[in-house]
Amino acid sequence: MSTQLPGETDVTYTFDDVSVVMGTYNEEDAIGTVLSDVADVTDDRAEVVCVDGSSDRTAEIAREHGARVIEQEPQGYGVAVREAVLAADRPVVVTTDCDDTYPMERLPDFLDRINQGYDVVSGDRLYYGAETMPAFNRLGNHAFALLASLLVGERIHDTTTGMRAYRRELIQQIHWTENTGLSAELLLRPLVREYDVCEIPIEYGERKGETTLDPISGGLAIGKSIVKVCLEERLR
Ligand SMILES: Nc1nc2c(ncn2[C@@H]2O[C@H](COP(=O)(O)OP(=O)(O)O)[C@@H](O)[C@H]2O)c(=O)[nH]1
Ligand SMILES: [Mg+2]
Repeated sequence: MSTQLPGETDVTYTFDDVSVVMGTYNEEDAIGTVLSDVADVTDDRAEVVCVDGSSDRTAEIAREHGARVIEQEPQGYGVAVREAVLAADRPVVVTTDCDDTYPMERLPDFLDRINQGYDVVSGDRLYYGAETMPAFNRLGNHAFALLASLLVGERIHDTTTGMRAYRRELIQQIHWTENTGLSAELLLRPLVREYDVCEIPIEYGERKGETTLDPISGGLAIGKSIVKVCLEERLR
């Protein structure tokens, strides 16, 4: 992964150019906090898109906070997040989970890196230890990062993080295929295609509400996606 800054770009984006997008599945305990944080940090200027499959009050709370809500039958993380990133209208697209684990106060740092010329800015949760993450998941995430690093040939520290910023052009240029493994795919395809990608360390908080991901079946799916996506990209 590049440590040098890519070339200066001619446009400087502000939060008026940012869409913050997420899949939401029964997140009524967390969504109010997440969307208030986004509004506070961006001065209410970012567009928010929620692709929602909830049977609780999540969608209602999202609309009360001014988010655009796209309803979708629950079909897994990646189906929702793919719809969300493709629905974003603005040139910079930020993904997050709707569980209050990701630090919205770091949005300015993600935007700064995009303005420095990066195409993808990925939040590395493992850098500070991710003590709030279940130990099994933490171990799995370290293993995925090692596996992906070997397959890509560059050191990646966190392949499965949910908080990233992307240039929308890149999102639209690549065909996305994975579901549970979408987060890894969104990092690995751009990396192998030599887009400018960087990681920044982020804090990772305690989850509000229940996780939707089964660690064993989800972990297997992510491992498979990493191998498949890396092979496809290297054989392109
Ligand atoms: N719309 C929709 N959102 C989902 C689905 N599965 C997960 N999500 C959302 O995707 C995000 C990531 O899921 P999460 O349970 O936090 O996974 P974890 O971070 O691995 O524990 C959360 O905001 C979930 O609400 C789904 O089937 N449909
Ligand atoms: Mg989560």
